[in-house]
Amino acid sequence: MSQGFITVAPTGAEVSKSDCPPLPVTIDELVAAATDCQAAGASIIHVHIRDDDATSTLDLQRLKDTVSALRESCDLVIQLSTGGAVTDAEPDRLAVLEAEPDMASCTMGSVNFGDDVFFNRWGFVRRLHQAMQDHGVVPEYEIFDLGHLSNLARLLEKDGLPHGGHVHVDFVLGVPGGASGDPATVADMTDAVNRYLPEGTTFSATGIGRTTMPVMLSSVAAGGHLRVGLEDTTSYRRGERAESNAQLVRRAADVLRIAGREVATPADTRRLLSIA
Ligand code: KMH
Ligand code: ZN
Repeated sequence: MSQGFITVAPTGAEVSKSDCPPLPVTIDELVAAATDCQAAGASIIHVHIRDDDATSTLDLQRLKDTVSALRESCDLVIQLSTGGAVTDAEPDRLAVLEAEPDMASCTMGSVNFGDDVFFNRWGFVRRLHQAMQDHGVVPEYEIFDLGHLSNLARLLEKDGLPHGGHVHVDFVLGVPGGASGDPATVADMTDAVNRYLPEGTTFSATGIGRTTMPVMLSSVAAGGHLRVGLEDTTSYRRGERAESNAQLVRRAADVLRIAGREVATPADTRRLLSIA
């Protein structure tokens, strides 16, 4: 039975605590969410942090405190966001790696992001990839559009494989400005992975907002892994707010099991992604 792992993205940079009270914004709330999500079947946590006012921040000391609090309380693979918020500066995004996570996100190109633009110019993408190699941090390449996969192929050709040698990509679909969150797009993306990227490349997928379920079902059917969490959707189903991140993880684990897949543990996931 093939294993499927679940990443939880519990907080993000965009959703406000007032709009979504279960959003974990303090370190204590994040630790509680992490332990609940691990019990529900998650094996990676994609972390954005907030300041005392619950505003998105890349404050390095707080990132370090967050990494150590998570390490002490759970076995989840810790993946820090280097994407931050659309307003974050490149030096601050690079400095995230100094908090020494297991993994970090590495977005493969710029994309419109609602009314904003999420800037990831080529020179910065290369710098981030090289810095991850230097720090021994395993990247998760974030793919918001089809061309981002071609950028990744070009990056690997120019600058070599990531730390650990395994390539893992995450399709973030349904962002207004990026690729659609539907089964046909998941199929196009998986075709492109097979065409352009090294053999053995793994993928996960998440669909923003109402695209959550079509993307989840398509990814599982195509042999992919899953990402869920309040960063990506604050609803459980149409007209019903999500109660917690763990509720979203439980549903993803159920979907994997229904499809005949085994839910990977954090240790399994470390092996699958060559994380030491
Ligand atoms: N908040 C978005 C602008 C990442 O975490 O690397 C970027 C993002 C991707 O969420
Ligand atoms: Zn993120």
